[in-house]
Amino acid sequence: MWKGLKNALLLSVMPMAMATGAFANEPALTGATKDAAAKIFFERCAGCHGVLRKGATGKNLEPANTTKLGQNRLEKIIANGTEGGMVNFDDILTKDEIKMMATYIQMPPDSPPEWGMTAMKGSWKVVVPVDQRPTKKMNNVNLDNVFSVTLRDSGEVALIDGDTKKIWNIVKTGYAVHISRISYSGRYVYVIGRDGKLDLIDLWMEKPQVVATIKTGLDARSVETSKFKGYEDKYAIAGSYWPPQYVIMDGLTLEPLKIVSTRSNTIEGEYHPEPRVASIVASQIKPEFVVNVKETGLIKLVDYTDIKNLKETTIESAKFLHDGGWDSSKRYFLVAANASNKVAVVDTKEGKLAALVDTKAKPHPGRGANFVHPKFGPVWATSHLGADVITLIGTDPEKHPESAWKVVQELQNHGSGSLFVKTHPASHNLWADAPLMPDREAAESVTVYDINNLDKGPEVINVAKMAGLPESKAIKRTVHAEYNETGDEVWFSLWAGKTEPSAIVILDDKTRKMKAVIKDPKLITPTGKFNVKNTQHDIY
Ligand code: DHE
Repeated sequence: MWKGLKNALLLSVMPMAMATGAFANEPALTGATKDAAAKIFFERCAGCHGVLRKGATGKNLEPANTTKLGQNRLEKIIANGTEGGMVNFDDILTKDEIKMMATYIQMPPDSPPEWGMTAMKGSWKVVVPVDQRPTKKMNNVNLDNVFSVTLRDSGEVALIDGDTKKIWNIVKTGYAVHISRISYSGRYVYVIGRDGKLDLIDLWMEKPQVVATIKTGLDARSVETSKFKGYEDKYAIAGSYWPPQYVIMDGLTLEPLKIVSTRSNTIEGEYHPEPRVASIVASQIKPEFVVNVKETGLIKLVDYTDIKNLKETTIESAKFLHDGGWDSSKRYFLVAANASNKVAVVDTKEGKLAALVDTKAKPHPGRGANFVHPKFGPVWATSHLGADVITLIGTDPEKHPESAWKVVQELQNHGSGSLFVKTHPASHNLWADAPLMPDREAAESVTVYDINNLDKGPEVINVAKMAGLPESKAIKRTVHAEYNETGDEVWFSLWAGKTEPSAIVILDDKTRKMKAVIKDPKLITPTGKFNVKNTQHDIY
């Protein structure tokens, strides 16, 4: 496919230089070149700007805006990035590709095809039927301490035994695989790729393998599984960016049962054709999924007790919802409306918005971090893509009403460009990364605070240096802290280039010193890590 793209580019040098549409000066690409540009846009740009280019985390790129900037300015922006957070593509795309993309985004956007029940059923495969799966655990691995690690650019997950620190198995999954979630029994891992491919892995097998697979959409980011008592492992749900919809599936076979479109009007009342499904979490106190719709700013509480007569409670919050997590009581869900610089708080017991909290620029919590603040009681933390702070929000309206749903403190992070924070109930440490900092030292480091002594200030640790990897051109971005089952080790990924050595560094949480490093040529671009027990029980 990429070879085809290169050929298409060579053939298209002439037409591109002479590009004319129906009117002189109207930018145009045709045939294979246009297809190649559409493919790059879908894979590299749509995540932030939207397939229809209406903008979300990234700017609106409809022709009315892009033609004003013009070919030269657009080429510069794509090559060098912007201070507003757009990354530089000059080390990802060739000069010809950058030229082509600058032209492509001045043309009207194409709408990709839909993906309904017939297409979904056609892609669905039960590899090992339920009655042929093991009836008991067939291995000696401590499943509570297994980590499912995203190998982003190889489209795989590495299942790592947290006790021995050995790779147990590497399982082929979807394109640019994104996240893993664990069934409430702790037996199954659900892995979603950006191409919408969902794989179900059975941890009871001697070597865990995919037992069912389905393509849930053409572009996806989220998956979750039912957690309410009596519904453990019963349903899975996947959210799509394209088509904008979610699908509820049988939890053990992935048979698609119900597809629900999220196209609707925004909180301001305007129709939006592409409201993408961002994070999804499952309530433990009600038979509900919480589905966050990015572009409309609507949060759906989806009651899964009667799939045929599905009930949705629609909560108005703020636009461009992205990622979020539960507070420690598991009653409140806090989600970043990142391009609005807000965190929305949903009271899932009452089925209402509890608060909209203003924060510094672009909060990006992952699932956030919960701990008891010595002064303000229970708090939930997020770091930011657009500010070098870690924001603490009070989460206990009963015993600490004066702090609830307020920013009670902002801690200094060592950079903006942060994606994830993490702690554990057994730990006194709060960790924050900053992998999207352009500066190598900052991107390779993490900040850590003692939560019992926040006034002491942070320690900044260069995790990448500890690993002893060979020098590389690519920054070894230190990303995504995850605790082990007992909460005494914290794991970080070193996310380097696809052809450069990466690693996972494990720190002793008490001493903050390196305890182990996992290096293996098969660990290609490791990013997210999902410990079975912590993910299963929403411990963060
Ligand atoms: Fe993610 C979570 C979307 C880029 C690593 N990411 C999420 C979630 C969403 C999302 C909606 C919440 C899922 C949930 O909880 O159900 N991510 C997007 C994007 O749209 C974006 C910005 C651009 C894109 O084109 O995909 C994007 N994400 C990335 C990356 O480049 C990261 C850093 C590396 C990678 O592996 O792709 C990345 N995203 C993650 C991780 C989580 C995540 C590790 C889960 C965090 C957790 O602890 O739960």
